[in-house]
Amino acid sequence: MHVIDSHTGGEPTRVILDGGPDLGSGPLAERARRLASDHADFYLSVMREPRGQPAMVGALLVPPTDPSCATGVIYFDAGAVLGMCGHGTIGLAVTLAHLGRIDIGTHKFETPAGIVEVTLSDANTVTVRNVESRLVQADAQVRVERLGTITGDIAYGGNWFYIIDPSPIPVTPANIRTLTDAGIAIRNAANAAGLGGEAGEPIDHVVFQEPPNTPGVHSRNFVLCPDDTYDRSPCGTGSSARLASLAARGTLAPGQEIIQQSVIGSPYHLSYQPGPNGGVLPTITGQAFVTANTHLMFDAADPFRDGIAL
Ligand code: PYC
Repeated sequence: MHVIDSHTGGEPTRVILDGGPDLGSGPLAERARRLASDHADFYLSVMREPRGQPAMVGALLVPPTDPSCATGVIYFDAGAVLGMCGHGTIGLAVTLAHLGRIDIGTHKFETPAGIVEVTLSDANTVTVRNVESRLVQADAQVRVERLGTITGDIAYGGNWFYIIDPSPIPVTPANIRTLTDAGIAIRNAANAAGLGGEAGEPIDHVVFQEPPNTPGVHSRNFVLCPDDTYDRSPCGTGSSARLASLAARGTLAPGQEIIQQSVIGSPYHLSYQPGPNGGVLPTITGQAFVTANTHLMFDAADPFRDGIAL
């Protein structure tokens, strides 16, 4: 299986160029459902240790249904198949440029959440115009054992987010374990309480926001992903959901650019324009770097062929 690995602000992406399962030729959302229900062994074997690594997101290339798109792509981590992935889209654009498959300029990728537009400005810098993002419920409360009552915004940015601002725990690298445990408890409590999307979609990511400690930066976040690891980047879909929340609250004007940092300090430049359905059209700019161009091996005699499952 030929893969190219990259990282976007420290968050790894593995682009799978061949060897994926046959998912048919239907809409990408249907192909993503098929990947989740029928081929978990495939994506887990690529994402889990020892072949994969914590926080890695896979990007399986598939033919697009829309011929104007450079590729179709389905993203996943070791916990779930994703609707969209912002850092993965930046990594994918840099990877396709590395392979000589796209040039500097603007291209479209088809994802299960919809078509996104990417502009590759140089070998490493990419701007993503994400799918329309929206605030679903402001100030949704949930009781969480040991943490008390937590208040957060439910918002969509290609995945489903519960955004807590301000964070009850300082967003610092020293607190990554504490933030992870709190995020898992909050996600579980929110889903048990029935919080989520309009059609009952569960919360798949939890975001803690706090003011920056660097001049010129708007805010710093910690994002818990479905595989229970934290996003090393500021999370493209999470930043999109956050823009929708800021726009709905009237605290960020259309076109105003802000810098959002991740818990490890990697930045995205963010802005939005009003969307056609009452949400926002987010713009996310970040950088990715290729780290490996390699072939994965699957030995039938390997007791951990399908990855370590604890
Ligand atoms: O950048 O959208 C993102 C993302 C989702 C999960 C990990 N990164």
